[in-house]
Amino acid sequence: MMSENIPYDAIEKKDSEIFKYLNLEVERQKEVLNMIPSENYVSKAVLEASGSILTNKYAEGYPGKRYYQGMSNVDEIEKIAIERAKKLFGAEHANVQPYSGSPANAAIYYALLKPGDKIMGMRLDMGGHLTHGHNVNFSARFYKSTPYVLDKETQMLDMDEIRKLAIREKPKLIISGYTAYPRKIPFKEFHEIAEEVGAYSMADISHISGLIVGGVHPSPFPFTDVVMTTTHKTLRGPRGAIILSKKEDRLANVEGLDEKKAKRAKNLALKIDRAVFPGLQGGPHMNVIAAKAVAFEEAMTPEFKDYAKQVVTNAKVLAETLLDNGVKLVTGGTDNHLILIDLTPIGVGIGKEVAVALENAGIVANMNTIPYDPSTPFKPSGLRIGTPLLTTRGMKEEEMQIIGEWISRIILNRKDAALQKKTKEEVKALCEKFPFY
Ligand code: DSN
Repeated sequence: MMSENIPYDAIEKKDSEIFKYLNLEVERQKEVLNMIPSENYVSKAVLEASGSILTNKYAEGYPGKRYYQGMSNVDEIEKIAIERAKKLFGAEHANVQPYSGSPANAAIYYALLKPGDKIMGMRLDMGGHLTHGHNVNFSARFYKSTPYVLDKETQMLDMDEIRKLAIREKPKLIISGYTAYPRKIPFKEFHEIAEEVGAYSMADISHISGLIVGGVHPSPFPFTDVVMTTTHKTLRGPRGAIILSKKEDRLANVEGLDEKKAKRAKNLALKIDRAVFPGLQGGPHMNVIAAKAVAFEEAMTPEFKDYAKQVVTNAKVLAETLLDNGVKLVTGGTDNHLILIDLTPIGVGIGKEVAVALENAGIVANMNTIPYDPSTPFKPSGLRIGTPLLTTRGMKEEEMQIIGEWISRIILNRKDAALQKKTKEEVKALCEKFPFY
């Protein structure tokens, strides 16, 4: 039955179909080792705020400048969320309204670029993101995408090559931040290249924002022009995103403008706000904004710093265990919360097959391309795993070693159904020792 700590009494009475699957999902989440690096378990406080009565409220506009009445409480909530976001990251400006990462990135481009302007992000199959200029995404339809790649040998960022590309292509926007890159990102170097070629610098820190505020990854603040993060990954907040930026647009062209217009043209914070609303979104999800505020407060605690540190320690121990068992890793290891397993020594294009074998064993991960994958994105040769959720459950180095052994033996014997069944029982027993909620 549904966990007594997550009562869904009203749903149970009103909608047995949805209740059934919510119930099953609670059980699933409890019984598996969830290792998708972009997920997390939020606190009960975040869950409450996210499912709160604010769901009922429309609030188009910004605090003090709304298009509706009845704003006395939501204005205060949004102001608190903004102030906490600025404090947490050390940012000059924060917009807490974006619905999620992709619309937030769309808003940034809308604020900074004209259709047809050139953007430069990492290619999706190298570990980038769809919205960083992938050819089937709006970001490559409305803007001209000139992506960079990883070094073929090291599988890491080659800042000299990235600089050369930027000098040659002269993009208007240079994007750093990735979805499957297990190493540290030199945000300062990215910003310096952007300055050199007259581009804006943008960092999409969705995957690592929790590590940044936890002090275990270099920060893109205060120098990066615009920073976006989703709030539901290592930051451990609700599903959503925020945009953080400098107040001033250092590339604004104010030639020929009078003082008032020039001031406006230089106002980067205003450009971001206008792009989010009314540029791209309508009413903000005030329930989610309240949940973001709660998560930001949680992320300012010493406990969260310990959490972030443990996420990275766990990933390192896990990586070592996999390597000790003969499993190959992209870049040979990790500096952050994720590990990208290179399955090519076992078989090309077997990412999906291995992900299914692991799920049969109670370990949930996702298939992923590896840099210069000899197969296709639909049949990739990699597997992406991470430690944010296991760490939230309280697992540490000892458990990582055990889990690393399990993952290795499933990968190396991916067709052994009996082994998967046996491992699933062991996984369940371990999970019972680390309950959540
Ligand atoms: N697809 C998300 C991830 O899992 O990394 C990013 O959008």
